[in-house]
Amino acid sequence: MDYAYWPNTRSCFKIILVPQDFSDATKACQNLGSKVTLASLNDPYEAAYANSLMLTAAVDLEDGLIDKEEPLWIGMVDDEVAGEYRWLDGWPVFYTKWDTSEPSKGADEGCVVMGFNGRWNDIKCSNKYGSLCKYSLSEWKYLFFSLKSIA
Ligand SMILES: [Ca+2]
Repeated sequence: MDYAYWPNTRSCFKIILVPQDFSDATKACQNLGSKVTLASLNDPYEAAYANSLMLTAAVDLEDGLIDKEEPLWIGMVDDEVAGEYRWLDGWPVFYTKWDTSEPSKGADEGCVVMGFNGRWNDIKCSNKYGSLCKYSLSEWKYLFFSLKSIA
């Protein structure tokens, strides 16, 4: 799969279908390029677009590496402040699309997947899934942090 471009957030997405734990999935995205990370999804349109890519990838891979019902890792993790999820790429958390009763914040859950229904679940980081990688050309993040530092 090539990169897919989403103009609204000036972001390129790529799905890696090889099942890996969260740490290896993070590295697999970084190996694509220095600014590529597991994806943040910053608004409902971007999240819906990413979900549509995921559905298409599964259709393309009928006998492939991920099961049709398997979720994909996205770049959200609870690793710095207990119980607080953050995006690996540094975007503030503007938007979430948790599944029903999620995030359950189980003792061994700290990494986040997007399911086939487009909804998110916090889950064991040692589970193995494909990865949704993203490279954003948007400068808004830097503007946001500049304004924050002035305030
Ligand atoms: Ca959960």
